Amino acid sequence: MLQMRKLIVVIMLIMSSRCVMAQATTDLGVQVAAATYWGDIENVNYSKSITPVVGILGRYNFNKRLAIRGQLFTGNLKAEGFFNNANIAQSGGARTFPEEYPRDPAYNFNFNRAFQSVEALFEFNFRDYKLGRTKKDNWTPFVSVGLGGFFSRASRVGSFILDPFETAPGTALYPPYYLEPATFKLTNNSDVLTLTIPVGVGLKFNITKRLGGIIEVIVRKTFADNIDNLDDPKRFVIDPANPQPYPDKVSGMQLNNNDWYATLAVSLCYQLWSSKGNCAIYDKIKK
Ligand SMILES: [Ca+2]
Ligand SMILES: [Ca+2]
Repeated sequence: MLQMRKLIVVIMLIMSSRCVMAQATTDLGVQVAAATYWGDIENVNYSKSITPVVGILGRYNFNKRLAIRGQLFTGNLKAEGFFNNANIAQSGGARTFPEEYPRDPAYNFNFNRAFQSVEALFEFNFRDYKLGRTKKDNWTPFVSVGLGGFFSRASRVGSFILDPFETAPGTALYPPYYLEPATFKLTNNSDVLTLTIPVGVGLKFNITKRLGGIIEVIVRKTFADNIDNLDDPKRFVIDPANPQPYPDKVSGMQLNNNDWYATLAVSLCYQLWSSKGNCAIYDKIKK
């Protein structure tokens, strides 16, 4: 009799574990977002510094509380503002040789670059949530955290930093400051490749049995300082009365020195797969 009971318990445990697995679901989604940036540009005009991002995502829901999401997206980042006490020129004019540029005395600084990113995020739901239900467990706030990769090809547009010395005293024309003398790259001419740490908060909700929505804000710490083409830019600040050559970049590992960006995203998710196993036993055990 005892043996029999043991056997029943074992069978129920096996079935319940299968039921837990059977609760897994998979969703596929599309995303549109607005992005913005924080970095070394001062007095950023945010009305001109919001950019569009589009993406796709796939989500595997382990259960009603935990999910893992992969997403791939592309978009732009740009900003307009000021960068004081530096010799700045604006791109756009014809390049002449020898290259000489007038300094922008208004210290206007802008950048604009396209980027691609891939991210993996863990999601934790504060309530029980399942896409595929319209009456119960049909909405939840959630938080997410993960790891991403960010790539942006050099834009070659926007502002760039000039050498502190005029080509000839009194001409108000400056040679461009080159990041790398060997490659003759302007400060707005370097790629960005960096890891990111995305941290998000949002709301998931179901629209129909198969469709769900997500609204979320994700803030991303990056490990690059040249997203805004201002890489460790304190070194470019000059005293016009006593100009000195720019010092070398200090260190790429200064923790609080790097650029950040964030998105406000709206996603539409479609439930691709759900194993709606018969989980009556699981529900009984849970009770
Ligand atoms: Ca920067
Ligand atoms: Ca910085």
